[in-house]
Amino acid sequence: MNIDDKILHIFKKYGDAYASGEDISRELGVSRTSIWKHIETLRNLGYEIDASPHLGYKLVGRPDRLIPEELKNNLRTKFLGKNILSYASLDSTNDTAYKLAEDGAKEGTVVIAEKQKKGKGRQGRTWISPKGGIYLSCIIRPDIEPREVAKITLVSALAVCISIRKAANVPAMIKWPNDIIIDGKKVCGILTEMKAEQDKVDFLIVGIGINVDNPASLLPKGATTLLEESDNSISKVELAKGILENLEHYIGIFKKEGFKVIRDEWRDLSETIGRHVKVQCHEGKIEGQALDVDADGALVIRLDSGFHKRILSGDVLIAH
Ligand code: BT5
Repeated sequence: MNIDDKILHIFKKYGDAYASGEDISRELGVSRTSIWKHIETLRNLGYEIDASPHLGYKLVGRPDRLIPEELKNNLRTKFLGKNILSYASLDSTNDTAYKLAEDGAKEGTVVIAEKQKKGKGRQGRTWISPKGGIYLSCIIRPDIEPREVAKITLVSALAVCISIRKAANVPAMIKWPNDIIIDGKKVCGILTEMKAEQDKVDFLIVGIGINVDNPASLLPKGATTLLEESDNSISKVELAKGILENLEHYIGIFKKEGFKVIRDEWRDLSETIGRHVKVQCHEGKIEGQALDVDADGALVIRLDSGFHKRILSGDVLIAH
């Protein structure tokens, strides 16, 4: 814990009471002038701190900012988010996380930004990332083979979908493989990247982008934001924490028991299964009825000819 975290910890302990400068300074073993400087730093981060000449300091408001001080506050995870790097702006949180992972960053390290200048989608596409969204990437080091990585995207989509539903009280659904949609409109995309040798994954970067209260006018056609879809006022910090907690939970199950046990929950939140779909994949355009995802995470489609086809990656268009 750094001094700022320690001061916030003291405020928590004091609750509604004031903590005197003298008490804080004694508890942390630093001068009162230094405490005053740290209080100013916290205020600049958006913390509202009341100062009374006779009583001391009291925390009266916390910012809804994606900063480690807030994200780590009551975060119920064992490893995910124990190390958080947050930025006001980055080119791409996935790129930063990838470099950190190459340099040996621990599993569970999270990179988060309030906006991205070169947000990435799949296959060289762009993820539009203005301020107001959540852009986060997690470093995962699972003991799996590269062919299993597609399932991590599905597991992550389930974790994110559940978190969005809870935070915003919206009927979010998963569109295979990596989209979360509300009423047919895309509110979130997931980009999983990896570094691997032939039969072993070195690390994975799970990158998640969510439109929260970013201006809808900047987004492409077919996109939406939680602000537009939800009647709740949404705390980005609580949503991001929910994602880290659910992600750790479901990735934990996946590592221990595989995708099989998660598949039923995934199906329940799938917008794709049972629908007539068009899929753009490396073999071209395929059309038919989406029947299921199999144990490998592949989408099983019944073509009009009656023939069943498995697709491991592609873009789905759902016919309405
Ligand atoms: C995705 O790709 O949906 C993956 C998006 C992953 C973004 C996160 S943000 C944190 C991390 N760091 C990164 O650099 N990336 C990850 P794909 O399925 O290829 O969809 C891309 C398409 O979604 C684009 O071509 C647009 O049509 C659409 N799109 C772009 N920005 C959008 C937005 N903000 N909201 C909804 N749709 C968007």
